[in-house]
Amino acid sequence: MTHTEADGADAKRRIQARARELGFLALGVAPASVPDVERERLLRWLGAGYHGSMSWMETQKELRLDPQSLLPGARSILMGAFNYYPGGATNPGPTWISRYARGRDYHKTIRKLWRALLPTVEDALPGVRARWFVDSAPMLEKYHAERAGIGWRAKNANVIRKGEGSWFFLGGMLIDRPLPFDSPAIDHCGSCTLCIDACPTGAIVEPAVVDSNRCISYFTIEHDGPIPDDLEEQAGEWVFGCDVCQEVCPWNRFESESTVSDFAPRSDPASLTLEQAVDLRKSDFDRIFRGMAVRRAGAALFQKSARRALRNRERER
Ligand code: B12
Ligand code: SF4
Ligand code: SF4
Repeated sequence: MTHTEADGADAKRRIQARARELGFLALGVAPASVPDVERERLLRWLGAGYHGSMSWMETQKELRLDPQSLLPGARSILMGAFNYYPGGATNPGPTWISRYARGRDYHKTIRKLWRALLPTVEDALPGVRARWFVDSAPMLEKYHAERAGIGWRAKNANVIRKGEGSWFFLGGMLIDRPLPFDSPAIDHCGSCTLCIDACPTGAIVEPAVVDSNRCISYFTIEHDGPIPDDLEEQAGEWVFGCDVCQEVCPWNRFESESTVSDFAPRSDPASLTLEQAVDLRKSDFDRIFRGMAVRRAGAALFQKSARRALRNRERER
């Protein structure tokens, strides 16, 4: 090992140790580039129209394929995983809001964690230029996470960690320094197809490929246009997001409760019933979901989804 390689390995160890202290589930390092095979996959996905009305996926595609556009001179990406699992028996719900959205808005929390990690990165790599992201920038987070050894891109299109599951967010920090890269994670889905079979709307059109136009998560969070008739009923009682393809995954038997207090489910939404959700005044919606991801979707989409959820509940009776 040369002197510089040894320095890089030491810097990486110090950064990883600090990340663990701060509550990161994992931190790995990937090169700041996207290979042609991933480029083809993204273009194929867009070409098939699987992004639906998320036109920013199309307009920002070249940026998404080029980490240098976010940080010119970038050499490495520190990819982080952040466990948000709210627990099993102790999780107060409500069950119609997906688990990731029951605590504080993750963009705020993860931004805070990167900010807290930055002094260690700067100390380990003097003069470093860095830029962090969490959903906030056009980056192929799942690809970079797999490349950084965080977990594999599974058939349910989420990144899964062996023995830990997928109830975690991703985020990253681009830096203009080379650090020793991790080995890419290895696929452990095997012959299992539980998620594909369980998806209520048939949105997983091939392993690891989701057609957003059919995904409940998309039309309860991202898309405020009409839902195709056949999906109305299949969407069941989900009002914000959908967890089915993760709930059925055998690897998610292993995840332990998050230790990041900001991700803990909040009590106000937990006591909200579906009946109350339908009639919520805008001011009450804003108050109950203040600082949470749900508020970003807006009261109108939330209530539309709540009405559909209630119709489906009554149909079931
Ligand atoms: C757009 C988006 C969505 C869209 C589209 C979903 C999708 N699968 O892309 C919608 C609104 C539907 C969505 C839903 C959800 N999302 Co989302 N989403 C994103 C976002 C902003 C971009 C993802 C993206 O680039 N999609 C474009 C497609 C082309 O990318 P892809 O799935 O990686 O597609 C690849 C595969 O098709 C692959 N491919 C094609 N052929 C093959 C073959 C093989 C063998 C392999 C391995 C791959 C492969 O190549 C493509 C290009 O890389 C990311 C954040 C980010 N900046 O990355 C969060 C993100 C992926 N979402 C996240 C979450 C949590 C969710 C939900 C679980 C939320 C919920 N509970 O409702 C659901 C899960 C739905 C699902 N099963 O995927 C997390 C995932 C965390 C994790 N552990 O993996 C992310 C990373 C946000 C974050 N920062 O934490 N999401
Ligand atoms: S989030 Fe729900 S609708 Fe979307 S792919 Fe997973 S199971 Fe299907
Ligand atoms: S349910 Fe099975 S196929 Fe789907 S992601 Fe989990 S292990 Fe992979």
